[in-house]
Amino acid sequence: MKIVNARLRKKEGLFSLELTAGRIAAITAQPDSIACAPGELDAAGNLVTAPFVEPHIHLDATLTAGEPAWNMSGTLFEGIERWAERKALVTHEDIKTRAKKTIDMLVDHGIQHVRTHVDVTDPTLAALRAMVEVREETRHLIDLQIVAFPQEGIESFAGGRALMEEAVALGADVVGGIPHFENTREQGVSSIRFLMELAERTGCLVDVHCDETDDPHSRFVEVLAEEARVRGMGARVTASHTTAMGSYDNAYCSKLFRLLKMSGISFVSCPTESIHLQGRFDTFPKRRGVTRVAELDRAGMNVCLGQDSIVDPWYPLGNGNILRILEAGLHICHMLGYEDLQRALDLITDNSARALALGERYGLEVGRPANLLILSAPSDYEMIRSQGHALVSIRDGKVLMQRTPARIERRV
Ligand code: 17E
Ligand code: FE2
Repeated sequence: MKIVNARLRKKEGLFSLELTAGRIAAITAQPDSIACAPGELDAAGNLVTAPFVEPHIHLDATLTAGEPAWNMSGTLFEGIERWAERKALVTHEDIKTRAKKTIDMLVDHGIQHVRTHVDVTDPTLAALRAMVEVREETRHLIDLQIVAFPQEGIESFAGGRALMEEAVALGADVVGGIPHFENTREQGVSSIRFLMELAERTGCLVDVHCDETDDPHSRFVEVLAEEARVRGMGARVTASHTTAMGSYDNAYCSKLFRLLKMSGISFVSCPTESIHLQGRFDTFPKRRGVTRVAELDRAGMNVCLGQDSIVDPWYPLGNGNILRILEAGLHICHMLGYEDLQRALDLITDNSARALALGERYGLEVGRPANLLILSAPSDYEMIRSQGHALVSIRDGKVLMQRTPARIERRV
């Protein structure tokens, strides 16, 4: 297959891409725009990019909002309570059906790489067992990483450590955590030591729900970063949410940033989720409850954006469109400056791929897998401004999804 008249991010001019045997065989500069031959795809001067990445979602909980009860306070903590009620009702098929429906929504928006957190604070590990099957059964659509996520704690939940070990033995790719939700600060710290040791011993990646609160005293990201630094594991470790960083004072943050940078860990922010769940204990002025996305980025650290939820006890909306999260995130994080807009798609492509440690399985380079998107606009800036879409998603050299944009007819 050949794609002509493609614009590539951070490059001048037009290009043709040749895809052979599921790989990118050639990327050739075109002196001018050319006619598209039968069987070829015409990017028409719009961007061709690597697929979008969803670095943080909970596929076990999606599409359960209101079952059996709605989260009325809008807090993270009521979300965890409501989910515990729904979790008691999950079955193998229920998890698989909802996860697959949600994966279809992600695929329809150009996502081909997904990291899902799966709640393992369940003595039966029903959700995890189901998700391991989903990972196999959806390989033609996405690459799925499964995080063993202890929603109700590692130290605070009966048998929490053993469940984490068992989840990894059953096939989890990534070790998770939730130190800010453990009963005591000490348990938060020991949970991080435990999960880092487990990841190091088993070769798993790490992605911790870390400091997802407005409490400025929640300072577990320093523990996670230091563990990663000492073990030399920074490239394999992600801190998700870190919303408390939006409430740290600048004196602490300036010291913290030095450690974060030395550690080499990545960050995921879920701006729509956090603007909804955080700030709930404030009156006015009211905090944004989002981590320091622009500041981490400007300090040279790796930060990306995720959806977190689609219609679950924590967040009632969502449709799989990560570009919606990007647009909201750029607003919420004060990132509508010219420079930020020039490279906005980094936050849902290259940066996320780095957080997921995708390495050479990702990216528009000759020899890499023929996974790519044709977008509806010629630049990052114009994708955001026009609220553009992925028009074609190609996986393994074959068209996986094609979107026909809405047609508007003017009568006057
Ligand atoms: N669980 C959690 O602890 N935090 C979240 N944002 C979600 C689930 C969605
Ligand atoms: Fe999450």
